[in-house]
Amino acid sequence: MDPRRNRFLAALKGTPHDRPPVWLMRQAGRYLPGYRELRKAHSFWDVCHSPELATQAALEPLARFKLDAAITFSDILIVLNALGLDVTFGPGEGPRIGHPLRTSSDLASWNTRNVMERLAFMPKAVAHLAKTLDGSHGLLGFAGAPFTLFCYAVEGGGSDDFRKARVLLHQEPELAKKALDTLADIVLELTLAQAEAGADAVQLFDTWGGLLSREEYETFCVPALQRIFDALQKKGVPSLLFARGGMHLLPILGHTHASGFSLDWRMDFAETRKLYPNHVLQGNLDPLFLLAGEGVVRDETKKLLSAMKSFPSEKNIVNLGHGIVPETPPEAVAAMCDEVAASAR
Ligand code: 1CP
Repeated sequence: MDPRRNRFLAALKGTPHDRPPVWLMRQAGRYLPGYRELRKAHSFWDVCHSPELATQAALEPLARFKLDAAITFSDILIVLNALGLDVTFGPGEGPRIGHPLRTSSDLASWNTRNVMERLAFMPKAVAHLAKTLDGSHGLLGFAGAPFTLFCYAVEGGGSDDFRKARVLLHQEPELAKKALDTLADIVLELTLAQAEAGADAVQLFDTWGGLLSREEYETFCVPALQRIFDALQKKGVPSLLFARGGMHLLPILGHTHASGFSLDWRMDFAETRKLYPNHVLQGNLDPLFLLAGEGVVRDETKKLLSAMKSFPSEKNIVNLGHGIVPETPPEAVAAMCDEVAASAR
């Protein structure tokens, strides 16, 4: 097997390998010239819906940098679109949701019938990428965690604090739980379909999970996540949970039954390792280090690699603590990947 995919699979299993594998959240995106060219000719949704274009976007970072895994090009908001919430992206802005969730009649209008048919393009993108890679790299599928999808569905777009969504949890807990369960059903089917299409692992993005208290996370998020991760585990699919801003959630993240966690840049890698000696841990350089000059990138990458060695574990994956930002110079990404590659024993 190609050493890159082998390293990725070994880190997921915890079997010996030469160095931690590396991939980066949002490794395909606007910081890359090829992606910007692609987006001049095609809308964001067109790229997501075409397995060929999605594969083209996903391959660009692999051709440029020493990465060990690819992530399928798509978006977490495809689920809301498939439910009929009408998600659009204005030029240079965040998403807008045409039919936000506020009442039980909004929820009743969600088009759940045959929803997987409207999402089939995503597992198809996974399958096309898997076939093109032909085992050269590890391959990740992904989806939004139910709560993060709920945040966008209720708020109607991006936000810093998702007030409407957090109020609704408490004002209409039954409605909220029903919505979260519906989202969890779809996320489970979607991630299973991605694994069947060739994804080696799936990551759930709970980008807004850290807005909740530990008690809220336990009540509203853990049951649905547990259901998803248990089902994935039963099928032998490794899973990663990224709970951004979830420093206070670390003690209970294990309750979700994910096989690993992708750490936010504010989490301490070595401390988290002590808490979770047997989980896969991924992370967690601050993506803004990539804007601070090559010296900083190399030093911080070395520091992360040595924090990973502070505990004897084969279950480490190098990544960022959140996605690459559009202003990132590609040379900084190259320096980070080169530094990881140079650490091979
Ligand atoms: O070309 C463009 O203008 C679109 C920009 C863009 C890209 C490149 C969006 C819109 N999504 C993506 C791809 C994407 N999104 C990937 C696959 C590629 C990769 O990682 O290489 C993934 C995994 C996501 C996941 C995603 N989308 C998350 C979770 C991770 C995170 O960044 O926190 C979230 C919250 C979204 C929603 C979303 N989609 C796009 C934007 C700009 C946003 C953020 C909206 C906001 O809250 O303001």
